[in-house]
Amino acid sequence: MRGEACGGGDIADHPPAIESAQLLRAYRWMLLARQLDDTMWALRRQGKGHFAVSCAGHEAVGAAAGLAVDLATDVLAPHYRDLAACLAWGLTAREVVAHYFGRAADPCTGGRQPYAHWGSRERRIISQEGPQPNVVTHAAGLAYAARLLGERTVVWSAFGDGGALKGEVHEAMNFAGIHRLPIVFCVENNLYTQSVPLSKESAVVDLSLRAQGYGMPGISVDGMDLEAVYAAAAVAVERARAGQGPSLIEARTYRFRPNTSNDDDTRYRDPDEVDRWRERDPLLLTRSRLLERGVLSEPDAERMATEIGQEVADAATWAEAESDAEPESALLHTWADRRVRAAAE
Ligand SMILES: Cc1ncc(C[n+]2csc(CCOP(=O)(O)OP(=O)(O)O)c2C)c(N)n1
Ligand SMILES: [Mg+2]
Repeated sequence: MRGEACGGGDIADHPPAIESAQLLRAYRWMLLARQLDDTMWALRRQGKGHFAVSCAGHEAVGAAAGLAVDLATDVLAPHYRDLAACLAWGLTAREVVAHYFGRAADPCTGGRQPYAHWGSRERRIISQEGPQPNVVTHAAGLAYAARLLGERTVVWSAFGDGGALKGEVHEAMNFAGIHRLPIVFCVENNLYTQSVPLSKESAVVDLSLRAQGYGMPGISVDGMDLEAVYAAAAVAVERARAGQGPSLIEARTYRFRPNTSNDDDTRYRDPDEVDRWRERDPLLLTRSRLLERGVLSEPDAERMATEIGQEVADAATWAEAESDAEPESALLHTWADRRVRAAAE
């Protein structure tokens, strides 16, 4: 699927080609994300781990974002399925599994929040919130702050199709359009909001059309195709950096697993539909391209999968043995923390 531009945009013009080394780099993030996902899902099923939220099917979107931005300056306001993006922005396998287990070593929330509540000040990842998709308004605020401070930062703000239809996204996109903020909005449209199909949430199928209402360009791309997302993302990021304002990308994707490990998707999705989408698995598509272009040989691909498998197994063993966050640490980083400290001094 080629992207179609909507609204006042030049976002589909001159999409940049992806270099082989970049494709390989992104594939590594995607494979690491998928293997971590498989492991956390299995840990949950074994009764060892907690609630799991899968990224499987969404990996190309976050990996494309990681390639398109400047990871040294740009900020990620992730969707909760953006494990691949969080890895691109610098989270390690050990940190991800420590977050999953709610260990003291969890760099995202220090064990306060369930899995997929990303966040890291050092890595420029804004804290994910439970209520969806509130973080989008914070992302727009951050882009506004970057503008006021004269920084070159671009913000990548991602959310689901269900989230996209809520008021926060309207407010954030309206504000960003008015002030021509350096932000890219990315709706990861996987056709469902938990068990509710998109047709019951939106009368408009092309979610990128909404860009017109905010005076920004919009484009719909195949979210399973890393290169298609990258082409749109690279142009949108450059527009934002050049002071030309925000863009909206609709990445059409699919989640292969249930909404969370607590969900039974056979009650609302036809398993044949899931199988059809699995044929377009973003990892398989990217792997085939790497092989076709001679960037990777079959033995290289196998070696890479084995190495990543070892990295994930090490992360899981390490995080499982780590200690839980101390209950008292819940008072840190709060007003109460300041009061307790002041009283002790
Ligand atoms: C304000 C709010 N309402 C409901 C929920 C419960 N909830 C968690 S995930 C989810 C589905 C969101 O769907 P979508 O935005 O399409 O993202 P997807 O899970 O499909 O990637 C819902 C309704 C929530 N987290 N916050
Ligand atoms: Mg959805």
